[in-house]
Amino acid sequence: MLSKLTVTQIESYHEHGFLIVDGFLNDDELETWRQCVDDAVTNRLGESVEHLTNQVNPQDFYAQVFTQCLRLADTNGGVRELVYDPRLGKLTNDLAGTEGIRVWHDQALIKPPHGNPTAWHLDVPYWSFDSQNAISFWLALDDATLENGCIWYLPGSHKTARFDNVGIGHNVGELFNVYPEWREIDPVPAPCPAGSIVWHNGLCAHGAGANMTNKYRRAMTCAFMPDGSCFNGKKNILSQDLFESLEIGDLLENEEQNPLIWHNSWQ
Ligand SMILES: O=C(O)CCC(=O)C(=O)O
Ligand SMILES: [Fe+2]
Repeated sequence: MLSKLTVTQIESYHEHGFLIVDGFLNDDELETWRQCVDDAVTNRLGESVEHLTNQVNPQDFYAQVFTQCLRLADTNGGVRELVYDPRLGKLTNDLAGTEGIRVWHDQALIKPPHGNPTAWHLDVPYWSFDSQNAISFWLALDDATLENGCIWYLPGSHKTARFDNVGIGHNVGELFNVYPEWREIDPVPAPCPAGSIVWHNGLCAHGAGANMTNKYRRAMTCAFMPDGSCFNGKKNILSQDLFESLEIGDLLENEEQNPLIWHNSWQ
């Protein structure tokens, strides 16, 4: 695993809202990630459908965007070790420029053969905290290509994004009705070989193309919130109990729900 980011990479992340690092994992590490994630997803899919966010009706449009398995680290020790690796946490925190980062959620995103495109969207407006410094990594478990639905970004959009939500719908370009000024920004694709990592700011607009191939496009991702973030009243993935126990403005610091993965005081 790559252990350091250059100043140029960090500057580019802040300027554009995303950063692609090819060949982040070596071949052995990639094999471990693939096996762990495949295992965790297979187990999850074997469970009842209530545990899946979007597979209730496999014929639904969204079920064909990707198989989305949330918080696999909660139920799979192998995934937990990989995704919560403090070395990866430190790199992610360095990139975000935060004091510390807590997990919001991990998720496997597996675009099926001939899968639907992922509509343009922002991540943070779905979540239970507002922050301009939330960050996610997206680790390619297969080569991500223009043909199979690699991510696309609107560079710089994180600088003018707001926290109001635009639900992810069928129409790829729905987001541009809310941000008409972003129609002027040229989208940039982020194709990368398996084992590469892409980080993005949770307010940088992104989407992904259709998978026109007959193979899966697997990715393992994790979203992080800056340590010190506060509850904004949205439920998102919080359990009903936790949701009801929180007041708007409360610090989100439950170690089980939002484990601290890296803090600068640790080095
Ligand atoms: O993998 C995709 O198609 C979309 C990824 C995404 O939206 C994310 O990682 O936040
Ligand atoms: Fe996203």
